[in-house]
Amino acid sequence: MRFIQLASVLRRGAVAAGIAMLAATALAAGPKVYVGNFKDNTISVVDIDAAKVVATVPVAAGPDGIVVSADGKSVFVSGSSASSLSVIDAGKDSVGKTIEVGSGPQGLALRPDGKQVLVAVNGADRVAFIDVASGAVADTVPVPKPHTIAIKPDGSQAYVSSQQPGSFAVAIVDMATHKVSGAIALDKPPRDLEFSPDGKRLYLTLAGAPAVQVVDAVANKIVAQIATGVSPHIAQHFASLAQGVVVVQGPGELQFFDPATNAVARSIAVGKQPHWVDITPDGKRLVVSNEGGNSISIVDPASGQSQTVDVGNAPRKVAMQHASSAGHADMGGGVKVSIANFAFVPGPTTITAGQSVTWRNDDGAPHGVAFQDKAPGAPLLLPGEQFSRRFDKPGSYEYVCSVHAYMTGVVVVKPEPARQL
Ligand SMILES: [Cu+2]
Repeated sequence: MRFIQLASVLRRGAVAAGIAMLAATALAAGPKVYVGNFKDNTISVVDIDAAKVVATVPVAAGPDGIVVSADGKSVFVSGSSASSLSVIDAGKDSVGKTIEVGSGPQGLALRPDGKQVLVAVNGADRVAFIDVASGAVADTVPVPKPHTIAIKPDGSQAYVSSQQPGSFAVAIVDMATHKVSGAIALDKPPRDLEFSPDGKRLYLTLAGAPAVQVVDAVANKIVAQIATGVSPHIAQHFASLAQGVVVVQGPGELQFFDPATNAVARSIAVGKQPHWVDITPDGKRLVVSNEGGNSISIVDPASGQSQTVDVGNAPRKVAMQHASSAGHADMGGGVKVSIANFAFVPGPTTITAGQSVTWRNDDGAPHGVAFQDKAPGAPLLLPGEQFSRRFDKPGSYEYVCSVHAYMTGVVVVKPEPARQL
């Protein structure tokens, strides 16, 4: 991706060589992760490749939930000891906007189409829907003491952990009607919840339970548990990793579980009282915040090695900048298919033998390209990523999204026309 962008910068021929060099330097910076220092009221911005804090941004008090917009340009941070969200301009790494949402906003979730951010407004007993483009509060839904939010990958429902004493639950909000459509009753306070990439499972943590609860997200029942030891905080199955991960606070570990058996297969030690985890855009490193260690751990799951970077006081949430703000890469003259709003656009594409098709994920959710002819596709395209295939033989090539089977498309390859003399 970075090479393609650099190539496209260089290709804009008239640009002076000096400017091209500057662009190359800027592009050489690694992906950035945003870390919320709960007791400092700041965000540490860490360049992952350099393993270095590159900016410290003051935000609303008690930074809690963090999400990055689908285009990578805006970072939303909830001020849980305040009543607002701070919106960081990722180009400048400074707060460009403040959005009033009500008392004590906590968990945030980005709608898969990237258009709205949902906010658990804990003190005001409601979930707010924030329009990403305008920053306006578009709607609210009453949910008692909401804490964290997970939205199904197909965008149909939001699951909200509700910490109302005496009636702990996961509230299910219908995303079309903005109404609470159901609930899963719990005997302990819920902490975090995350969907599996296919949306069929929900990984839920509870205060005081030494295991992750595995919820069938159709039947809305707890169907299994993943035994972890003391205080699992977040369990997540990233689409680009075969195993799921659990951040376990007691032992200070990142544990890896098999989603088929719900058994922990191995663990990697991180810092003291780890809190949250995210993954780099290339899927090769995990970033864990160590709340009790005032640091983050950058973990390579393949080798098990990790690196520690000191940040501010009591780091809780971490959010990786996934999409590049460098804009769209050059498509190199081939035919382009955009993946947007959970569809291939255009679905049917006609090309001539010898031409290439490039699929680019312009959506806010991960997608993929799987061909019916079993040719290698792209099992996972994160927002902003792209994949190309050259078609030399005439025919009809059907494909589906490897994440969402209902997303289909076809490439029709016509024979090369006889040369006109
Ligand atoms: Cu998809």
